Amino acid sequence: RYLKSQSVALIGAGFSGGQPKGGVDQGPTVLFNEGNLVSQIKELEWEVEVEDHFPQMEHLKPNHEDTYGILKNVEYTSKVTHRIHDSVKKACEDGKLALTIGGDHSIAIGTVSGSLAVHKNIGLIWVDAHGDINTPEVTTSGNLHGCPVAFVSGLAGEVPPFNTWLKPEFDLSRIVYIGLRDLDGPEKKIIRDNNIKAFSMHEVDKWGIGRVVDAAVKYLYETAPDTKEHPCERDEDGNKLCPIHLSFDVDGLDPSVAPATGTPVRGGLTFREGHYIMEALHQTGSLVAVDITEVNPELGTVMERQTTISACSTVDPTPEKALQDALKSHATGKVVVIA
Ligand code: 4U7
Ligand code: MN
Ligand code: MN
Ligand code: MN
Repeated sequence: RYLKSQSVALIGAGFSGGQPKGGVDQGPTVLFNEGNLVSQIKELEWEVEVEDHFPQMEHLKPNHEDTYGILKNVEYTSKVTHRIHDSVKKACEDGKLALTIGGDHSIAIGTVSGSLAVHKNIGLIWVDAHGDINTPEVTTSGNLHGCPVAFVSGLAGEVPPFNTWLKPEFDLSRIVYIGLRDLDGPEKKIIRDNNIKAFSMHEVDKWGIGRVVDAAVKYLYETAPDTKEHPCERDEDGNKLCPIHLSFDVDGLDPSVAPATGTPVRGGLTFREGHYIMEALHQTGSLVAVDITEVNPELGTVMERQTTISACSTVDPTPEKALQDALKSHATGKVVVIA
């Protein structure tokens, strides 16, 4: 519907400057190589074009003190996210699926602003244990991976040097959270005050992942702005539709499924719930951008790293794969390990 062809722009965003732990910069390398992501996607008859930003990242690091108040690595993160923004925007303009592999979640400053630049009425589904909506005033860590939603929506205000390129035009009524279970106090207030749609783990327990994903998509479709300038697509019955961007932080999954990540929180989504989200969103036909973030192959044991990679390889943009594997696992009664 929104894509021009079965074509993926696979964007490597191995960036770790949004938080203090090394290793998350290796996420794309490990998923591309050990996880065989490229050939997996090709096998599904999608074209893949890889653009890996990692080689150019290090030289974007400024050699002076790089803080803004409590915020760390602002200039570095601004430069990197601007590049990622340009790549995602280009992919969306070309009608390709923009699949960005992080890197820490600060990269979503670039991915969300990039897809929004092309798709004005886009809806955002944010799968995460965390809200990532801290402002410069309320963050206690100063780590930008806890702030991307505040940056793209303008809640963060004018933060140099982001304000040289970032248009903070994302409307907070266009995000839905799934999987929340570790919000900072001020984030709870921000979510309440802005009436942001959120399905925490409590709602996943209560309603089941099927109803939660249905409700999330329905909310984004029904509230999509429909203007003369940017009219909504409609389904056969005349109901509004909109393009969807999924930003999937692997810590949304339970640490037993994805242990190799920097800020794990117990009580998360199961392997099947993660798959289900991908399958159901794929079936909408409205996905235009997907981010997979916070895979840190250096954390945890070798087994834990393998477990995390295999969880991610199935959380790929072409969920026929996940679907096939799910069917296979039902047929054989085995748990599938794909990596
Ligand atoms: B992630 C935290 F304080 N909220 O701001 C912060 F708990 O992208 C964690 O979701 C942020 O992994 C986690 O530093 C960011 C903290
Ligand atoms: Mn630009
Ligand atoms: Mn996150
Ligand atoms: Mn998180």
